[in-house]
Amino acid sequence: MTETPTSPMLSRVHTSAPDTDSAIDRTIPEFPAATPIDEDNYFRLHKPPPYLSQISRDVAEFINFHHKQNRKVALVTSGGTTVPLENNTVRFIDNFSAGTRGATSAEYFLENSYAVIFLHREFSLLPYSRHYSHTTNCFLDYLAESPDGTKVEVDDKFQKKMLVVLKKYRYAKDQNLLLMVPFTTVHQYLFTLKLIAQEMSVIGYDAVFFLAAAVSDFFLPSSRIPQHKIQSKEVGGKLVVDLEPVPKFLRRLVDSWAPIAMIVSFKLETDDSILIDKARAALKRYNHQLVIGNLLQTRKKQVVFVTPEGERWVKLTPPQIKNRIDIESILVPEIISMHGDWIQSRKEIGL
Ligand code: PAZ
Repeated sequence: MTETPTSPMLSRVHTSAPDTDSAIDRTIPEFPAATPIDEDNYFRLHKPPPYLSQISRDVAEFINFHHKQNRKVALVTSGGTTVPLENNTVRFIDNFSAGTRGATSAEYFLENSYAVIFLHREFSLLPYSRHYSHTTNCFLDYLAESPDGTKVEVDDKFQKKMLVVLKKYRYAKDQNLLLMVPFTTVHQYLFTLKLIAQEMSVIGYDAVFFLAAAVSDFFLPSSRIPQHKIQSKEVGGKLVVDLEPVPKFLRRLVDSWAPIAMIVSFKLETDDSILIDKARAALKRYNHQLVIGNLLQTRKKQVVFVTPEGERWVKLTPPQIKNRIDIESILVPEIISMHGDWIQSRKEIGL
């Protein structure tokens, strides 16, 4: 069982979990999938992030390195995107996601011999460091003074587990298996996703897309974003925000950016009565291989795999929950096995 230090000084109250009884269900009809014209308009009318060429170089180098060694590559997206309300951003709209699903899954892909591009919300949870960064009030709780009082050491209670994590982290780092690529805004996410997808086309069906990030459904187009902090006197004391739908680029990813890769997307809902229908509708609309449905309230204990063949729940058992088993340790190997079948099926039809 995982040991977590507690600090007597700070309360263990969590403020980030919404009141799920009153959370809003997204029962409004889904917007249609993005067309090539939507793609052209979006990427023409919005400025690419200035660092994109550097990411392009890093990603190309990383993919070539692993391609030469016949290693499969997973793109794991993780964390929520923001929608800035001002160019010099003071206010923004955020999307729920701590990055647990993505960071944890990345570790299991690495453990199963994949290389991982980790496209994540900057400052959300990261593979390996996630064990220590958000689990306690302060990382210093893991440390202790050496017996002679001259050095800092890892507290004896945490030695064993930290050594295991450290070895895995060092291995991934030394073997160049993990490439970290950050985003904050939804525009940064979309530009970077498109770029990485196109770079990954070099490895064709050896690529798997694991899209766990929570991507904004609505945004404020660049043409309507004010340059500076909105002043209350400019808006008559009341701020009315008029957002546009974010084009549903998953269809472009499937059809054009990564047409032979295996693509897994996630669907988050809060109302269990609509989860499977929504996941199935997404699978039909985007025409990819797998949608994993999860509910905000139970996402760490159960998920549902929705494929063209049917649906299947993956649930942690009570002993697994007690022993704090990561549900990702079950779902990632299942996806890897499906990826193997996907590769086989592509080979059989000569792709
Ligand atoms: O990052 P986290 O572990 O807190 O949450 C993961 C999740 C619920 C954001 C993810 O599993 C998911 O469902 N992503 C897709 C969200 C969506 O429907 O857009």
